[in-house]
Amino acid sequence: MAIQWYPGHMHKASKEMAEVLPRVNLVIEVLDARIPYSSSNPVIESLSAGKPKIKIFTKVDLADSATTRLWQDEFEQQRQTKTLAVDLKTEDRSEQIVDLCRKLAPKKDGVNSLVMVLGIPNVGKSTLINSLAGKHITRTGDEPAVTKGQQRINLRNGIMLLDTPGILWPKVQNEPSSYRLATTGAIKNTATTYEEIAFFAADYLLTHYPRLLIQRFQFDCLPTTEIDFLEAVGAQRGCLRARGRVDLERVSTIFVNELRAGTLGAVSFETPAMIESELADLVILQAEKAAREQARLERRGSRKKSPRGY
Ligand SMILES: Nc1nc2c(ncn2[C@@H]2O[C@H](COP(=O)(O)OP(=O)(O)OP(=O)(O)O)[C@@H](O)[C@H]2O)c(=O)[nH]1
Ligand SMILES: [Mg+2]
Repeated sequence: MAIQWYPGHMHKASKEMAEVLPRVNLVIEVLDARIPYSSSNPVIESLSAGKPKIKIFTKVDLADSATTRLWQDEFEQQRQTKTLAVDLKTEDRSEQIVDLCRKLAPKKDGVNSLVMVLGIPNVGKSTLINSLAGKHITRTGDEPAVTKGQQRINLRNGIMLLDTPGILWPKVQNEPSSYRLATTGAIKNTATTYEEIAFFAADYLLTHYPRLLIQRFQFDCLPTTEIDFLEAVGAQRGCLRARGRVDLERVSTIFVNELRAGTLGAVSFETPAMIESELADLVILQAEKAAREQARLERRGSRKKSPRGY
């Protein structure tokens, strides 16, 4: 089952965003370089349709660079869209971003261009804004939902920035995407469990990044299943309960936090080919579900028509 997190404050923030968007000249959508598809909010996409857009992939230091390039090529094919991949923790690319903003949305009749910074929770929107402003103006933090309301920041160079709270959408349709959002830290820990995320991440890494696991945990022989892997790491790290049983919750927390911090190495959680195949599966699943629902309605309709006792 997909992990969902859509609290009331996000619904409110989406409504406020929709109210301001008609006055916005340019949208900066901040995406997580590790999950560029899964961090693309379909609500933002539809509300900001027709506006020039810069898609900034943050946390490139944590992502696989070859995969990031593939995603940039894919996204650059969208209309009126430029992409930029940055490590906001160590790089200052503010000049380049400001130039791009000026090019795509020049100041008109002495009026500042309004640039709205949008994206999922914890992706780096406020960090980006602080970098563009050259000072710590808006609060950042390594957890989702740090920014609670819209905030205007005048860069005094013809650009007015709007920081916004991170928003997800009411239902993440593609189940693996919901796990990727939880793995990278966009979904509050209370909406899921570390164990659930650790099982997903271990399964993915065993298949796609076995060498990173061998390097980090010094395995002579890599465990083949996620439970064997977590038990082996738990034993290594002394996460034990009575009678030597591994404390899965403790080892899962350690593993997920190390993965999020990049301690295991640079990892991308999706490629364009993976997403293409998942979306094809999703279309089939949704068609099957619609057919089941149709059959149910028809059964109900025919029961109502037939007289009692038949
Ligand atoms: N490694 C790495 N960390 C980053 C990068 N950009 C931002 N961060 C970290 O990501 C965390 C979230 O950053 P914020 O700027 O608060 O994210 P936000 O999108 O404003 O989050 P909300 O306001 O909660 O929606 C912070 O701990 C940042 O230091 C990056 O490029 N690389
Ligand atoms: Mg913020």
